[in-house]
Amino acid sequence: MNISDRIAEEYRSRFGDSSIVVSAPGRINLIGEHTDYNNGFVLPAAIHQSVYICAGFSEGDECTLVALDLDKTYQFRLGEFASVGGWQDYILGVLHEFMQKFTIDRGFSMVISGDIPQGAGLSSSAALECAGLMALSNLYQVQLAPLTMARMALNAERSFVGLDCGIMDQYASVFGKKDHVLLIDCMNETHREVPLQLREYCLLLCNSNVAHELADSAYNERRKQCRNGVDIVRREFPHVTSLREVSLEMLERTKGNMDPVVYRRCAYVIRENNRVLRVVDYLQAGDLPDVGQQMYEAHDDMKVNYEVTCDETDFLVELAHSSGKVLGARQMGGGFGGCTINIIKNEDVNAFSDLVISEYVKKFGKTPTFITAETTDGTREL
Ligand code: GAF
Repeated sequence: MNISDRIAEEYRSRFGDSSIVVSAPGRINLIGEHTDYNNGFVLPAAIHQSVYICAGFSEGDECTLVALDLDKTYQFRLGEFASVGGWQDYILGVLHEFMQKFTIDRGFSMVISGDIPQGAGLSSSAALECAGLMALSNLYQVQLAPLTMARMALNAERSFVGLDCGIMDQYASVFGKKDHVLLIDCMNETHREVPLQLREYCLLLCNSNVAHELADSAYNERRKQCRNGVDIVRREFPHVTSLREVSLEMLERTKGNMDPVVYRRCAYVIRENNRVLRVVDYLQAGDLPDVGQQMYEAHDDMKVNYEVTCDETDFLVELAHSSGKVLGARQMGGGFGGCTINIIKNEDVNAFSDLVISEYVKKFGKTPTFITAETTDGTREL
């Protein structure tokens, strides 16, 4: 039985007839890491792995959330809820956003499930937020423009969950388009759909199955370092408001006043923005080897200058490179673990996966897992 049928059946057995089922996808990111909160460019795509919610009205103002995969239930009353520090916060956060805009006085029940591996850098949390918002807007019959939905989901993540992230994940989950990557301009919050023609190649995700504890604090620290860099550049170039408006030449001119670590962080972000735009050109020219080359460079820069990779993902990328079978590979997402994304020929997937399993187990004593990423459309009612 597929997930949407399973949650609908579970809903019926617990609460009676349901009214809606929605889904919101996770995302991959071909290139453009840590550029979104610097007003830069990113190149994600929505993937088949998704969060699904079946929802309907309840009696009075009582609300029930059922997380099927966690075997957990949470109950609360409308107007009497706050962040609780767990999985519930993603739904409570979007409900809070929703209630800032719309008056609702009838409670609801939701049964939630999905197949996005957690901690893999595939944005399971953004997908949960977007699915929650889609369910609320359909249930209470209010129209939410896609960009409004992405922004509300982002606000929920920032205020309720407490991660000061950029808009990439929520935007990709809402706007995703099958067979395309999205070139998102995070400064103007606009995007262009770029066809993803992989021919005899595919996107293989190697999940390191590590998620390091320090990820959130290191993420917020990188944000601060980037802001600090912008403040210093502004002394000489007052029009600058973000790293998006800074060139490598401008950065060089202000280097003398900058902490060397801050300089390296900023230089990485500027180069990464340039790589995203180059990759779009290469994709349009059908030049996958050059796309791959940019991915290897991006990983290396992220490792050496942004310092958000880890031994496991470095190992996976080095193995991809030395195998001679992978056009490009890099760590995806916030950092310190999760998946690497690899461009590889369909016919080489099995041999490469076997090689990775045996070498990775030897080195780290744990088994990596694999997903062949299929792109899909964004958040929707089923
Ligand atoms: C995480 C964040 F949520 C995104 O906004 C983005 O910054 C990403 O890390 C790094 O590119 O997924």
